[in-house]
Amino acid sequence: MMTMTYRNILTETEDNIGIVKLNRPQVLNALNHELMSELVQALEDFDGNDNVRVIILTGSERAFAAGADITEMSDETTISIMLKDRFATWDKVRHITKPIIAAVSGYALGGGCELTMMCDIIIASETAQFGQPEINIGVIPGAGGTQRLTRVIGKHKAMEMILTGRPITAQEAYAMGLVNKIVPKELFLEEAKAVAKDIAKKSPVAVRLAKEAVLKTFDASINEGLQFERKNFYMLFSSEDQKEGMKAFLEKRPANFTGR
Ligand code: CO8
Repeated sequence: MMTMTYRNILTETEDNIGIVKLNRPQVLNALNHELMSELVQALEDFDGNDNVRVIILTGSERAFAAGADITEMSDETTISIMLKDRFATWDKVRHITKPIIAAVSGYALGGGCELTMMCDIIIASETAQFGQPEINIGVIPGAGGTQRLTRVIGKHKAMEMILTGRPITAQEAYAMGLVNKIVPKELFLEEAKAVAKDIAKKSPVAVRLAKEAVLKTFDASINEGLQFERKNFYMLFSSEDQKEGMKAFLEKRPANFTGR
């Protein structure tokens, strides 16, 4: 694979897994526009790379990301920030078709917390903390936090986090269903890789349509969502992977999925 040189992120592949590491350590991976553009470029490259089946998004042990870059935003006005339309870049993360696993250690605050919620599965180190502290700097979450957090943890817990700005621990996040699993801090990336490897064994086409159908819950009514799921279910019966997967089960052998 062609390796791009980035200034704010590092990328690598391991087996069928594409790994993106946020890398602005001097500012706890604050998400400025250049970083977000590089992140989207890397995610889109992995999404289009047939050798990659699952993507892991991670930061350092100290910080996944401490939020959008406050230095970059502090002098904006309503019109200047609107015209820059930074969320157009953020929105592209939503359109990645392969599963994205967030491997989170340390701070996941503000836009950093929102970025984890744009991923599909969240593995947290025991040191992880999640928060929407925007209220402390006179604004509110802007990259989906009010919507996604509320859907995941419910209205009252989301209100508390968004109105007080108080971060929650990995344990609290686990109890609320925000994270899938907590592991010791040396192991958060390894655990994310283990989950990624498991998913990478499945039919890529089934994985893609499953992700698409699950995400439909966020932007459709239950009726629309059910219809959408059904359509994707039917569609998979024209894949070679469905034939192979069911045949392998009946023949009591592992399936060999090709993504066709
Ligand atoms: N933006 C810019 N710089 C940051 C940010 C940030 N979000 N977070 C930390 N830094 C910088 C600090 O300024 C400091 O720089 P320096 O060494 O030059 O002084 C360096 O990172 C290390 O940080 P601290 O010294 O503060 O480290 P501490 O361990 O004392 O504290 C905290 C860590 C608690 C994480 C603290 O840094 C903090 O509170 N950070 C800000 C958290 C925050 O408010 N995040 C929300 C930002 S707003 C947002 O995310 C809105 C999203 C909407 C999307 C917008 C798209 C355009």
